[in-house]
Amino acid sequence: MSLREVTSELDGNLNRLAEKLRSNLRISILTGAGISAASGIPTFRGQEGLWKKYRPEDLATLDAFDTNPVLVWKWYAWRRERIVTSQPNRGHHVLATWSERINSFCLITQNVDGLHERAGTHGVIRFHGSIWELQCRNKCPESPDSWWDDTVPFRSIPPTCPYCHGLARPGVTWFGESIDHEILRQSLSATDCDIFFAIGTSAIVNPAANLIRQAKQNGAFTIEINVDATPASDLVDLAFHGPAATILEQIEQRLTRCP
Ligand code: BV8
Repeated sequence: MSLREVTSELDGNLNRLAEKLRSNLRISILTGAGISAASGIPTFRGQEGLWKKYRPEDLATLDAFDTNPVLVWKWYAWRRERIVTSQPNRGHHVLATWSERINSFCLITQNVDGLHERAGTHGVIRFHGSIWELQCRNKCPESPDSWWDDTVPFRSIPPTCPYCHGLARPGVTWFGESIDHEILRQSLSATDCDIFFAIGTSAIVNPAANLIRQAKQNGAFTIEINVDATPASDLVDLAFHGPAATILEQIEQRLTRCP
């Protein structure tokens, strides 16, 4: 296909999608680390990925934490410092604008960085929790399920539970841990929609990636926005391969273009 044909096909797809988005439809969105890449936050499995030096099993499991809480906390403390000096990018802001404009809008993120909330999206479903929340490792009776702590840098590592003075852990869901039941229920409910976007995710981690399939089975028009092909690319109705911030901006331009 010539460059002109590729450009024309992309333009046509963007216009058709913008037309769909103008209708009063139910929109659900699943984001992954790729939406934060433009903010300078490394993804998990990319070239500069967070997993570059360690395997996920070395850092994002309860066993890894219990074996070496200092190593795991140093990784999270490093990520917190990267995030706190980063800003939401155009992709986060376009989605925040949609969350205000679209009546039925739901955003589920696998990211723990909090950038969707900082861009102004309310009611974000944090599928894997938040790097800004801590939990008591021993679930002591005095402590809540989790508490907010955005101290950067920590006074000491590992941080402790303020209630029992035992070990604190990051308020995130690790491999081998079940997704919070209410979070999972809300997310599955959000797959009952008219249009479902998967943006910046490698579609490898389940049950998050299964949400795309679930939306498709529920009859949603499914769209992927990603720089690379993923296991979901052949499943979705429309795949845009490019940076999320660019593609979202192009869609938004068509949505706000004077008719
Ligand atoms: C569970 C913690 C039950 C916080 C993370 C089938 C069903 C159910 C479970 C499983 C299953 N098969 C296997 C499992 C087990 C496991 C799993 O999925 N393993 C994988 C590796 C095969 N799942 C679990 O353990 C889950 N729990 O199912 O409970 C259970 C209980 C006991 C035993 C078994 C099951 C819990 C998973 C949660 C793990 N925690 N994070 C943190 O530290 O962040 S997951 C981790 O990966 C991140 O949180 C991230 O959200 C997630 C997914 O990664 P992505 O966000 O997609 O990021 P990635 O780097 O991979 O990809 C980025 C993409 O963006 C790329 O495609 C890239 O091309 C693209 N990109 C880059 N730049 C851009 C871009 N796109 C657009 N624009 C750009 N600019």
